Amino acid sequence: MDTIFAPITPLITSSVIVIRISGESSKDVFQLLTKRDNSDIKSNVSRETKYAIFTTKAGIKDDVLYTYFQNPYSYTGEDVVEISFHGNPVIVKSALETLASIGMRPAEPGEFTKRAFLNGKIDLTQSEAVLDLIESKSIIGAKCAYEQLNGSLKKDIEKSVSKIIDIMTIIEAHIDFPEEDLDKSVVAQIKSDVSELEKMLNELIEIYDRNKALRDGYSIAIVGRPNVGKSSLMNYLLKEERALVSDIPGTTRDYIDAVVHFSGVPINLIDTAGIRFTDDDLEKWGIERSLKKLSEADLVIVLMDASMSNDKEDDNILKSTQNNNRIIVGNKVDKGIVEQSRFDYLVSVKGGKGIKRLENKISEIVSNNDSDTFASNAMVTARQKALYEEALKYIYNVLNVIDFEDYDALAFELGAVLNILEEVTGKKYTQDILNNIFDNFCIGK
Ligand SMILES: Nc1nc2c(ncn2[C@@H]2O[C@H](COP(=O)(O)OP(=O)(O)OP(=O)(O)O)[C@@H](O)[C@H]2O)c(=O)[nH]1
Ligand SMILES: [Mg+2]
Repeated sequence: MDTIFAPITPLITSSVIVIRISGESSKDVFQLLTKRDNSDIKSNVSRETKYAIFTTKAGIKDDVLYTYFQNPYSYTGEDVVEISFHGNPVIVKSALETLASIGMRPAEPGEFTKRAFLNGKIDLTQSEAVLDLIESKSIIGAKCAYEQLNGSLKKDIEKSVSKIIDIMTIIEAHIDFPEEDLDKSVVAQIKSDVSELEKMLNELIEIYDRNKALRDGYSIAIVGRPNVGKSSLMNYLLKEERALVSDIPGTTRDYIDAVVHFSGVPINLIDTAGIRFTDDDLEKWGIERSLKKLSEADLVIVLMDASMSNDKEDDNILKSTQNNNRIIVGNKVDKGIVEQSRFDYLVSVKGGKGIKRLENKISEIVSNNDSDTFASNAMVTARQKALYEEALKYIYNVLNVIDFEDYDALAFELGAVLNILEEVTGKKYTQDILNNIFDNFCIGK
């Protein structure tokens, strides 16, 4: 394989810029590195960091730190050299040109991680976890990604794979020597193993749906007719005076958003323009934009004035949010409560009454802290989810045919499940599968 290189930090003016080189001829870079006394750098132990002077073809010198990783003790499993330059893009670009001139080529996006996969350092679930670890927007998400990078999901899948192989061995032996029926206890064991796999895959699919917030972030829109206290609630939750508050209905003319964390999950909180019938074109426009935000939100807080009964506008908003994931909250309880049963939660933003309970509810919704299953550490990707769903179809077939003693059919269905699970870990892969995964990576990863 070619020897590849790329900056693994942004190529911008900064304190340090690091270049990674990976491949058989990584050590060729030593011809560009000398010690202080101009002597060559030669022998190296399996991992070490040293000081050197790097001279580019254009004659630029820089004092650098380089780390040598002898294969397989590196990220890619190949010989790797990482060099830290002073953070001047001019120096580093010249160094990159110099590397190209000695027979190395720039790495493609994700190519280092792809090589780690091809060299057996990590499987595909771990490769995907690399991306999740970099991109996850929450504390929990980062923790999950780390576990997965360490092989938590890989181990679960590999365990299932070896169980299926065991079952297939029994069944194929039986196909070859069909004189006797399979022992009842063996059939029962197969059923229980396959049911367990079914349960695990269903849980992983559920995790994919539940972890949406960890993966993509979560948005909550506060909606309601003018003057019910939407901007006041927004400010209270943000703990800052972000939105204008006044007793004039129609204060918020356009939606406002800001990020707030609940249980370590970042939430895009949106305060919308009070929704009402109006002839004011500008206000109409703001209401339209707010309605659009409402339709895109993961959760809607419908805010109403608890001290007054519903008016036509309240009813309209309740109707138009009935298919949303919503919480109905009555505000201004300090002024009284009319018909308490209309509300899921009652608060008074002025004074903060009841808000803790509302915040706890939001935390519960976005963090899914009820997930204590073995796989809760998994960051299930869309690719994996599709494969799990496909595998389940064959698993249901297995459970259907097992009692009919059609062992050829059973072997076929199990073989299909096996193939799919091996695609999850990447034991079996095609170039298309790899491209789909690694094309999403950035250069240098
Ligand atoms: N008594 C009482 N007044 C409140 C409470 N919460 C907000 N208010 C007042 O209600 C008025 C309207 O508050 P806003 O937060 O601007 O209401 P809004 O829903 O954003 O209104 P628009 O932007 O016009 O749609 C202000 O005078 C607030 O001080 C509360 O819990 N009790
Ligand atoms: Mg407002």
